[in-house]
Amino acid sequence: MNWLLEPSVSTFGPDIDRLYYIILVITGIIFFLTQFLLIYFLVKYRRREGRKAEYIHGSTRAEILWTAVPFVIVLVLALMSRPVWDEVKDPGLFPEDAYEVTVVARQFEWETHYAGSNGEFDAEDSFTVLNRLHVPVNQPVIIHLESEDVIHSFFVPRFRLKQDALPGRSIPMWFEVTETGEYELGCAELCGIGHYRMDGLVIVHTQEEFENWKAERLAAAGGGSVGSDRAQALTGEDSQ
Ligand SMILES: [Cu+2]
Repeated sequence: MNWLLEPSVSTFGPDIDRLYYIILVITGIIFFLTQFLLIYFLVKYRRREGRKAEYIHGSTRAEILWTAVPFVIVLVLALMSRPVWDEVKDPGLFPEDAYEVTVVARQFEWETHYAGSNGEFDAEDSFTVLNRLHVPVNQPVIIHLESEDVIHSFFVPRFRLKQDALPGRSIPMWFEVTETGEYELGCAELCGIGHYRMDGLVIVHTQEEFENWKAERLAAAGGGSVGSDRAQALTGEDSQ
């Protein structure tokens, strides 16, 4: 069992990890401190023969302190995380040369939509893939995330990327992967009885591999063999 996060492979991953570990250290210190004090006071003020319970009002100074200190900590964390949040979530700051894909979530699968060779999603040779998201390495990818039924959540832990998919909305998100490979995609929102089945793979190719894969799929879609993706994805096979 791995106690730490698996290494991140996206460009903004290290920024998110840094915040994560800062918060982990702060909450860790507070956890051990409070548990230590709890046990210490339990022992120190335990019932003893001849010692009577006593009514105390409390301490205004302690109350102000335990309100002000967390307030400052949370405020500093908010200010520190703001630039990272903007980088990851603000569509106005998304990279410009991104490859765009649409991902539709539904009970209980992910459907990836690729544009046809003319760049349109409703083109003759546009195609879909089930539970697989193929993308190129070292290039920003923008995903337009939709849902057909309930709230799902697109989560790729190795990218440090998580985004809810809401019915009726198309939510843009982006990432840029720095290492080729296959990365787990999960649904992070309990979305029904088959929630556990919404595990997919993000397959990150070299630029060349990706172009070849896409060209093959475009040709297949244009040639009228649409629908084979579904059978393929359902049997868990994938011809990359
Ligand atoms: Cu789901």
